[in-house]
Amino acid sequence: MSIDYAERIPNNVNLANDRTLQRALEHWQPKFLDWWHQLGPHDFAGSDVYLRTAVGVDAQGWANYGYVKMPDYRWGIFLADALPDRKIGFGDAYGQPVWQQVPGEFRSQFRRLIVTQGDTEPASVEQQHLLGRTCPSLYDLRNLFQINVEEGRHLWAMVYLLHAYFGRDGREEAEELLARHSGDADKPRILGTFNEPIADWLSFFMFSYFTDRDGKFQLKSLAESSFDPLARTCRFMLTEEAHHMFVGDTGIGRVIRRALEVMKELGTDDPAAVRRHGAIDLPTVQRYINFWFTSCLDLFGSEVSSNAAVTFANGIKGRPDESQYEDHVCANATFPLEVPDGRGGVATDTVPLRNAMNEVARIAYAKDCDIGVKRWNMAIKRAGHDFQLALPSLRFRRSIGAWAGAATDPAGKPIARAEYDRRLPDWLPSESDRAFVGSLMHPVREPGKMAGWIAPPDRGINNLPVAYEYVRLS
Ligand code: BYC
Repeated sequence: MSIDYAERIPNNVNLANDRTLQRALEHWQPKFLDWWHQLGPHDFAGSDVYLRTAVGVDAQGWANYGYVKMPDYRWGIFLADALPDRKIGFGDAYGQPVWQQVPGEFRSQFRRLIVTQGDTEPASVEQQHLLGRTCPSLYDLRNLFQINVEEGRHLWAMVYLLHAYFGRDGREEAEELLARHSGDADKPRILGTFNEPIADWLSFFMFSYFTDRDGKFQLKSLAESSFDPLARTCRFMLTEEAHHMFVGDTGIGRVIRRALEVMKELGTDDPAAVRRHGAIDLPTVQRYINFWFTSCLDLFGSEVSSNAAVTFANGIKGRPDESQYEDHVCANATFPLEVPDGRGGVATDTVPLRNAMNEVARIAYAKDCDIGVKRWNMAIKRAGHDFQLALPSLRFRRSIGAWAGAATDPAGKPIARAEYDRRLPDWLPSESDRAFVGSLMHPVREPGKMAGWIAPPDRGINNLPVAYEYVRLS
């Protein structure tokens, strides 16, 4: 079904045919807009931003581009087309037809997952609320806003599911999604990473690379769901997500490229010299990677999780790319898990595979994260430097799961608590690292100009030049 833009809420779910649902969502819409005005991108409500807007749900030509003032963005409800005769792809009901409604016995599990997913979307917009003030270029500013409006749309996607399939409970949850706020002492966002401040653009690029990639893997898992409207919603969200990770990947890559240019120019890899020249040294990039990657590892939940086992068994949440596995039922399969042995070492536990699904997803995620790191390292090597960036171990600095609170070095080697406490500040961004990166954050708002700490992108948006005026400031 094509997207109907004549409607007050653009949609391809035939909203006009369900007046009760339409009215409920139209009632929520002004609350969303109030929230956007208060906690969405600060200062830029009157600017024209060169944004893409979804116009269809096909892989080809699903979006068009043009200037939009963000508060006028057409947030809507878009589901990927239904796959004919789709069957349940995993769990106890493997091979049976998928569900068009939520089975009563699984209602609270579905609601919990949809609320958790929905909570992250406005959280990220809140985290990035002030970033526009310090954009390194108009190109980057536009990308930030593109991501923000699409996260707003992803919130709409989850709110639609809550309203359409969870009755009064769902409507209440939709209100709560606007009542919790990132970093709020009383009503924080649900998941840890989404309460971390994103005060500078290096953090933003790290977030887009690492946290949006968690989004990719969680959405892939939910796209496998037997509840077909959820699966279709997530399939379309994944189309949009790719750009967000691209922004993170190329953003970090450009920071590194600029550092390498400065190192070449100065003939030294001394971090202090690189900093004095206004670029971000590679050890600082590594410390930011350590922080954001480990924070995101926690987003997959515990290594051994009864929630994960139940949602897999019930066909609620599969593994990312479920079709790549041979066994989709996993009733008797086991998984070898490395856990702290309680004596400062590592032991291997054998656990039911269903309980280890979070770990399966986390490992796939870490592998995907490493692709960019390898590419950045190639650039560093090509420039003639020994320095190599690395992802820390899945055991390092964990707050959730088997390794929560364990003292290990970034390579995952258990170490004494005192050594951990002493060395941790060297492994994570220190106050002075953050202050230094913060000191570079001055807005650059002339088309085509870049801040001195970041190299220009290879190309512009939608085949336009890098120097295009991507945001017309009001
Ligand atoms: N922080 O059995 P456990 C995205 C809670 S990102 C705080 O270990 P489970 C995006 C957990 O909620 C993708 N709490 O784990 C990116 C549970 O609490 P309750 C977001 C945490 O349930 C960028 C308890 O610990 N989508 O889209 O198997 C920009 C025990 O849980 C954390 C999803 O997450 C944490 N890090 O798995 C914008 C998908 N980790 O319920 C957007 C939906 C765990 O007992 N969510 N807990 O009170 C899920 O699938 C699962 O809830 C989780 C946890 C994977 C998060």
